[in-house]
Amino acid sequence: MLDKIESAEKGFSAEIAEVKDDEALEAVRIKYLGRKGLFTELFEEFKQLPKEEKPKYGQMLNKAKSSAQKKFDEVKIQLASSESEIQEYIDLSLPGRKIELGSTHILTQTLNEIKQIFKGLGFSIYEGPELESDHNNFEMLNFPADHPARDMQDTFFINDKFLLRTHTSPVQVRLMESKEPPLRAIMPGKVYRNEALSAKSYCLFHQVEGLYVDEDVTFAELKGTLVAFAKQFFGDDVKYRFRPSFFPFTEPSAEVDIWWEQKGKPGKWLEIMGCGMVDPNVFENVGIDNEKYVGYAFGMGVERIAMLKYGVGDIRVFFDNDKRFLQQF
Ligand code: 2U9
Repeated sequence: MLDKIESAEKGFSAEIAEVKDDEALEAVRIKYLGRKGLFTELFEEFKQLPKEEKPKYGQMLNKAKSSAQKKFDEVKIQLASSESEIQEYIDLSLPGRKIELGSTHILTQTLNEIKQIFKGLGFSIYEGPELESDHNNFEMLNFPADHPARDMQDTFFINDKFLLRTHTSPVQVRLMESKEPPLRAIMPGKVYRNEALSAKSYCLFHQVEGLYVDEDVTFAELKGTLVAFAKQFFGDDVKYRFRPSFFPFTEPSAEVDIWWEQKGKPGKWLEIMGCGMVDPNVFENVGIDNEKYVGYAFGMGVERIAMLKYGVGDIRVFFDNDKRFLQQF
């Protein structure tokens, strides 16, 4: 019995000295102190001893087991405290994590700049729904029934009555139907065209259209307003021209070009927007007296002028969300 107790004590001391983690500690506990452990077995054997030997071995066995239990408790505490030390250790010499700040998308920046300029010229801002009726998007704007812009290739039709607006002009229709002149407002927003995707055209883009309706609005005022815009947006020395054009909703109509020169390339005229005097038919459609009122309207593609201003060669990059592009602005 003596040998067995001593060997259990030695085995326990040797094994607990090697313990490095909770798992090893638990294995030692099960082997020596568990319900079927070595010390429990020795107590079972002890029960079989003759009566006169019991006091001696009983004392030895109790002492061996309680000192093993004490050692076990000490090691358990040690392991727990070294673990929490590891968890709480903060390396103050580590460099901080880089916080990446988002920024305003270049299209939003361009839209904001355009809005600011027109606000300064006395225009308020109106917005309307992107899902529109064929009535507001085409009929009210003097588009003949067989006009190519109504073709399935250009328009995303929802059904035979509704579509995704192809321009922001229906917002002007809504404004004129709901308010009496004088009206002076711009209409920024998304428009949709069912066209083949390319560097120059995308299924979605942004427009800013403008409208001024009053009793004595002239084409000269339209020119003055758009020149003021072009100078503020592209710079005071911008070279521009007005060229006759055609739109179903304006008569007469014109396009505005600016002279564009890039280093090492020959200069050229580039169209930046369209404009004209609101067609009297449109006034009639929305219930505005076309004997009393006249008006001018204009429209520009936001991507197009942002591409010009910032030298972007492909419209699709505005929608790709590639950080390498976005971070440049
Ligand atoms: C109403 C009356 C008149 C809006 C106008 C243009 C000329 C124009 C294009 C520019 C490039 C569209 O984004 S683009 O493809 N727009 O040239 N827009 S006049 O005239 C209106 C609008 C509404 C009731």
